Amino acid sequence: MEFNKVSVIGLGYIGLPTAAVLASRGIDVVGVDVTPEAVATINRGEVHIVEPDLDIIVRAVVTTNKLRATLEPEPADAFMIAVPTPFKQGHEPDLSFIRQAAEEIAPVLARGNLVVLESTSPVGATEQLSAWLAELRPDLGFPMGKSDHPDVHIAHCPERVLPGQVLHELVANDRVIGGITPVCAERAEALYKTFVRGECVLTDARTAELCKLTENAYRDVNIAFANELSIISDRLRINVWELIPLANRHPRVNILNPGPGVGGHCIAVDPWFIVSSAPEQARLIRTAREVNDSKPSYVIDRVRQAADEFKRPVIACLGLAFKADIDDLRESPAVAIVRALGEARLGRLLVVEPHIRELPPTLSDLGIELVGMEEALDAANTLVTLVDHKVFKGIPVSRITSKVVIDTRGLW
Ligand code: SAJ
Repeated sequence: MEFNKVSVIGLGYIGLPTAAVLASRGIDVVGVDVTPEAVATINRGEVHIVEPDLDIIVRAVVTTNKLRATLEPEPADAFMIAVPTPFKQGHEPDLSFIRQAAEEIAPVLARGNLVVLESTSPVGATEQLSAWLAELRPDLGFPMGKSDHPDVHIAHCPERVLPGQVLHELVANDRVIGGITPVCAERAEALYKTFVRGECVLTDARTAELCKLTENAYRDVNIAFANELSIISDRLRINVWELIPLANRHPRVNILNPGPGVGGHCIAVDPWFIVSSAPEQARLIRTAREVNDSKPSYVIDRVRQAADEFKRPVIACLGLAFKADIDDLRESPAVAIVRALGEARLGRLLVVEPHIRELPPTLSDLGIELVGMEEALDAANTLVTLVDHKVFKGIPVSRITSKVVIDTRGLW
């Protein structure tokens, strides 16, 4: 086999599942992470992130010694970089984690290696990675868009998995593989074919970078359309949850769902990478981001108005996660809304989130109570649905009829 040993840099939501799946195909995988707790947890055969079935596969590959985690990179045939690419002030992409990964792997790189950047990245990041590696290892030849015979091949293969379905989508989804040169793409394809059942489609690195950003910007624009429509509908006293399915009966219309805002670390971030590289041209993409980012304050205003109707408002918020049926609260519009409501001290504020045991630090010290669903339904006169978790969908309409309901997810 061309790839006997693969190193995955960054053992987070993408890196750990990728490492585990590769290891399950019989490849020796070394996962590298900067967090000692994560490394120790994985080496015990346990996981530090929540994703269905990830615990089972990690336990299996650690037990059979196919996956090992470490703090220090070591030589391998291929390196896959799956580190975060957040944005800085002014929504500019922050490539410091990629730079750090380059510094970590540079000393152990050898002739014949393949380096794949999986992190969602602005256009030009893969070439930048190649330039950084070339600077750090002047003894090796890197592909700079010229030579087809570099010592080290470099490609971009953006991850596209949906949180909650990662293990299925890692294998089933098609992959877009962009090489700095065509040979780089072909070598990366050989690596991905060891575990991907979907099609591997080859292109250049810059197109692959923009392709990933395009996918998430497309979804963001569509959600912004739905969010704007929900505000227009409120103004015109039309039920948006009736309206959208009606419009979607048209064979060429497929509007997504409005919500309290767009959360997570992908859809709310990646479109900015397009805006920052083409600020004059990316007008729709920027506006979509602004529409979605402003949706939480619209919801907060509606709750304030509703609470004003009561002498003693008791507000129950259903859900804190950034989307349904996961426990991930990072970048969640629901958390931002609950925090603002807590700071406004409108009355008693109850929160129901079946996937957590205690409130996150950002919500402590505001007098917010984390309670069970029945307790919240008994006590509240104002109900705000922020996440469409399955358990909430079972709440009968008879339980909410006497309350003022602000249903941002269309549960009823
Ligand atoms: N949302 C809505 N209305 C909708 C759909 C989503 O308000 O109709 C909200 C969700 O509640 C959530 C946010 O959007 O707050 C994002 O959720 P999501 O399910 O659309 O996407 P993510 O962030 O979990 O994962 C996305 C996926 N991208 C696409 O579907 C194009 C995933 O495939 C990517 O791999 C992932 O981003 C990523 O890592 O980039």
